[in-house]
Amino acid sequence: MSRTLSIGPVKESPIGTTLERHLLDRQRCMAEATGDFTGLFQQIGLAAKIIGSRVSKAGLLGILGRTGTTNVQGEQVQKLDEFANRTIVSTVEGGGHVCIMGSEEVEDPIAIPPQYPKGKYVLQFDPLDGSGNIDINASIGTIFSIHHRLTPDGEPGTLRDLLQPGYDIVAAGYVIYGSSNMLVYSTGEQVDGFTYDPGVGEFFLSHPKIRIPERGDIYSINEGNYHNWDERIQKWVDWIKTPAPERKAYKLRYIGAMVADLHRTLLRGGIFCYPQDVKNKRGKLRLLYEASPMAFVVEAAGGMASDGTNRILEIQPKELHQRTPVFMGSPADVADALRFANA
Ligand code: FDP
Repeated sequence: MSRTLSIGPVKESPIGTTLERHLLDRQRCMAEATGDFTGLFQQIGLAAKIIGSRVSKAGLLGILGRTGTTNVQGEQVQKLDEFANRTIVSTVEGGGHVCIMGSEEVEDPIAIPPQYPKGKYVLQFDPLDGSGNIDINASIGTIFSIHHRLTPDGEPGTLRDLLQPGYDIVAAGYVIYGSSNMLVYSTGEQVDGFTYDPGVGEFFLSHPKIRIPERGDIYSINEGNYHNWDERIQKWVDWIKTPAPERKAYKLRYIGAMVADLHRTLLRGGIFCYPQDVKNKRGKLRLLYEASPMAFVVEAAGGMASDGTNRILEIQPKELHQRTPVFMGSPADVADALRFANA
């Protein structure tokens, strides 16, 4: 008598959870879901894979690029941040999920070409954050956020769709291109991290339900700006790095790429900040495609994100490339910084 082996449902998948499977599972839990969000997210995932692959070859392409204007495949050597921008735009624009986009690399709103349908979402992104790190093989990242459109369905989106506060974000996240590539995102209830397996070509769930520690022991700031800060920020930094009977001095870590510094802050705790200074009177980081999406993720992980006075997610944007000061991280550490900043 032959025995039939079951290949039916298993309690735990032996292959792990791919980003796509995770999105589909969540889509099925929402009765009103149309698949639009999942479709858009898959395109973002594809763009992340393409950018990640190019980032991992950047050093090689750069070296070969110096010998001429083309690489071994005969391709033009492009600036990586322009390449990243073009990759996101071209993977998303024809998908029919988005009505307008905003990018750090492009001065004006990015319209959807006339031949494509205009979708119900609005995408904003910083295609390659921390670009100063490209030449030295240090971590860089992509940041993105998704809003619902405000203008009527089916029509081209406008600047009004882009100028929305962070509390209305539908989903936000980032991709870090580091020792491994990771995509971390949230739709507000939890934060999940996926690590890219280059052998398979997929992001797999590796860090489910990330929670930021209540307090850390790291502060992350460009301390070279010390003499340009307000005295209250100087006092906070003096305090945090000075040992006291009840606490050790905090460690300083500053990669200089917001994604990388905040990724560490999310996993290890502590605080990342870029306050205003005499050179950057309104702060340096951009509200719509840097601060707001990261604030959304940090808050969803149980952290705090402030501009020194207001919750970042409550700032009503007035301009596409608006800047803001940033204090983000473990709630107890951000509260300490704000106590000093508002003294
Ligand atoms: P970059 O200019 O290299 O793209 O907003 C951009 C950003 O990097 C952030 O990623 C980073 O946190 C910050 O600027 C670094 O600024 P400083 O070099 O002034 O410290």
